Amino acid sequence: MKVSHLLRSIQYAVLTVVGWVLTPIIRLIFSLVYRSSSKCVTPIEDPLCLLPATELARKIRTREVTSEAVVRAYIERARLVNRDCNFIVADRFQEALQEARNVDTILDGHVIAEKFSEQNAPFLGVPTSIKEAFALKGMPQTSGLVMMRDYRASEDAPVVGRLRQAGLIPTMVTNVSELCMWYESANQLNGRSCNPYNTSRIVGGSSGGEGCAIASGAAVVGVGSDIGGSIRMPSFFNGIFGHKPSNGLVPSGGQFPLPTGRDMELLTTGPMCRYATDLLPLLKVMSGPEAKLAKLDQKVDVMKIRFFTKFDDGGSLLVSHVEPEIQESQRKVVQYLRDTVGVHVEELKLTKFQYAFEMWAAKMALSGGTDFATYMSNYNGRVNCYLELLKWLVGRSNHTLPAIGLGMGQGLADLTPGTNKKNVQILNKLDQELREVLGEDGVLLYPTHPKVAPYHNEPIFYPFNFAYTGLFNALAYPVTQCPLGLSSEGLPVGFQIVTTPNNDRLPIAVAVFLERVFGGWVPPGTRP
Ligand SMILES: *[C@@H]1O[C@H](CO)[C@@H](O)[C@H](O)[C@H]1NC(C)=O
Ligand SMILES: *[C@@H]1O[C@H](CO)[C@@H](O)[C@H](O)[C@H]1NC(C)=O
Ligand SMILES: CC(=O)N[C@H]1CO[C@H](CO)[C@@H](O)[C@@H]1O
Repeated sequence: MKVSHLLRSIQYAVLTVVGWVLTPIIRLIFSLVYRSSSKCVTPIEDPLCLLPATELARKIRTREVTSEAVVRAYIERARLVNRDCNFIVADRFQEALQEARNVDTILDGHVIAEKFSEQNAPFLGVPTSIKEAFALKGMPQTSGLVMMRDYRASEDAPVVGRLRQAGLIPTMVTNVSELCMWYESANQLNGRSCNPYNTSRIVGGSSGGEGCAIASGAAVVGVGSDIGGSIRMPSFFNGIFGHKPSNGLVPSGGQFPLPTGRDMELLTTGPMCRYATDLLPLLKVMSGPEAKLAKLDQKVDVMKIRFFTKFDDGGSLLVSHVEPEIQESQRKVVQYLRDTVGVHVEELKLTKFQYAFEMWAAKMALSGGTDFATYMSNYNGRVNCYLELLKWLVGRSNHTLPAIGLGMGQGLADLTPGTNKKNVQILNKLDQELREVLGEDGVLLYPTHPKVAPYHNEPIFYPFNFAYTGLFNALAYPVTQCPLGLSSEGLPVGFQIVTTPNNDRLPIAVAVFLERVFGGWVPPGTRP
């Protein structure tokens, strides 16, 4: 035990020094490559694109504005921004406008049927975008797999059905990483999406198209899914709110790929949005009857929450250090909570966070799900990833490098079941410790990601940085990603607000509180 600790410390020290030397070089090379191809999207002009979804719903219901006008405003914005950011895989603008006109007819009528009441359709007439991995009737559902090019969904995924029942009108499906298993949304079928704050940067993944659409004003709300950070990373890189719910609240069915075996325990589906005030109403709609499991209707007093903070993972191997500006934004919040609000914020001393990546990988490996190379072939045997790598090197592969790497790497993980068992034990121990500390009324403030949005292709050099989010999939804890303004380079920063299962209402209440104080989402085009 002692020897392995010592070895790990030496490994960590060596990797840290290597990181110090290599990171600035990598940065410099990428900044030269993208020197002439970076821009920020044009500022949002239409005031309808600067309102929360709940506010739009209220205005539509009281007939202050028509649903058609709202949907049209978002469509125009989406068309404009997509030229720079390429986040739309396919749109249904004409159908959406027709559906909006139908809503207007209903609301102009004398009697409004029960199913369109405020209670049953709280978002009647409000547009939404949908992550392309979810089935939306008649729309592509490829997850960036070239082989799926011609596939169209024949019915709505359960969560999409709930959103539509609540009155939301889907306008488009948005881009993801290949098979939703990488934190950069680029693939051989639908191309690469670009960050609205700086198009030389990634939007994150896998729900990257959603993050980009919402942050750029092309959508007001959306739906994502998260097995290692796929809601929270794109929400962080694009400076919006995203919530990874407790397991069992929101149905994850109807998405491709759909994990099998106990991998499902790591996957959750949840809302992404620009305004924290939309999170809870959206989560209620998505949870349907399950909302009561998490007592989503119970009021939260932020002053009674016990706060904990941790500014980095304490030394994960292969994971980057949290950049100073990201830590600084978190320290500012902690200071504000302590000095101005007057609540106690304790710095968490638990050390097992440093095994975050190993714990996540072990949990995935031992869950007995379908292997990645099988997904890559859409269940037609397995893709030979070594052969694909050769094809990729000569520019002939239908797959992305990260997918090929993951397909090869998974084979290696299966060779170490003993280590995996040990890492799952560490995870279970951490789970116990955290439940003791946080109880039913505590939240942990923790970085979402160690770096602000990297350049395109740069994540290949930091493949394990998703460990900051992945840890909470392994633990199955609910988490809200909360934006905290822009860095000196004009890129979003933020952090995660973490709590124990079925206490989703706590981090959401904290996010609403912090949005009022720190401003939440900052429209792209605003310099710090
Ligand atoms: C995008 O980032 C690059 C590198 O940091 C910077 O030189 C450029 O000015 C940025 N562009 C915008 C529009 O902020
Ligand atoms: C890529 O996919 C297309 C469409 O499925 C197929 O025709 C082509 O042969 C594939 N290319 C390679 C190199 O596998
Ligand atoms: C720029 C780019 O690659 N856009 C693509 C986005 O995805 C659609 C649907 O696959 C393609 O038609 C576009 O060419």
